[in-house]
Amino acid sequence: MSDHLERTFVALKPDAVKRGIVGDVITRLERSGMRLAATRMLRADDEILEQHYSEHVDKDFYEGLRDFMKEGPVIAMVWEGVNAVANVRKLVGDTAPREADPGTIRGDFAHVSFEHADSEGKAVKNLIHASGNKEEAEKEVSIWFDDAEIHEYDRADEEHVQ
Ligand code: FUP
Repeated sequence: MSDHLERTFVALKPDAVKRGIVGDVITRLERSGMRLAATRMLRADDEILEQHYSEHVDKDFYEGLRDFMKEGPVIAMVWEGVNAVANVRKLVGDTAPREADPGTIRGDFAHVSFEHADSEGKAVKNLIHASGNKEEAEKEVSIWFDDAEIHEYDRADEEHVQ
């Protein structure tokens, strides 16, 4: 892979699955020209969530975040593309849906603020996780997937999108 070609980890959270917007969200990633390299639907358990959110495990909001992530199945994915980490974050939008720009996944499909969620004692249901940087992406891909589950293939439109 060239230096610009990256892998990033994406998870559709239980709210996205339960709201039936999985297809809409995946379509947005697909139409950007990035390549879906791996996917699996699963119920996240405490162990995988502690690894995934290792930097948040000791924070006050962790318990609520963990319980939210266990409310239903998640869809874990690996996406590949040119500067995929930053590009997926751009499509996803700000962590807080209230701040996320229109046109982004969180901006279009959610609107809640951290303040409101905190005041209600609820987790911020922000639909999707995407790795924050390359190091995080490598770590997260290896937590959620074995190498054998990550597929190499060419998209039919590869020459036009890369
Ligand atoms: P992101 O990089 O967008 O996944 O966001 P963070 O790593 O900052 O946070 C991870 C998850 O924890 C987010 F989906 C939202 C949640 N969170 C809270 O619920 N409360 C907080 O104060 C901070 C984050």
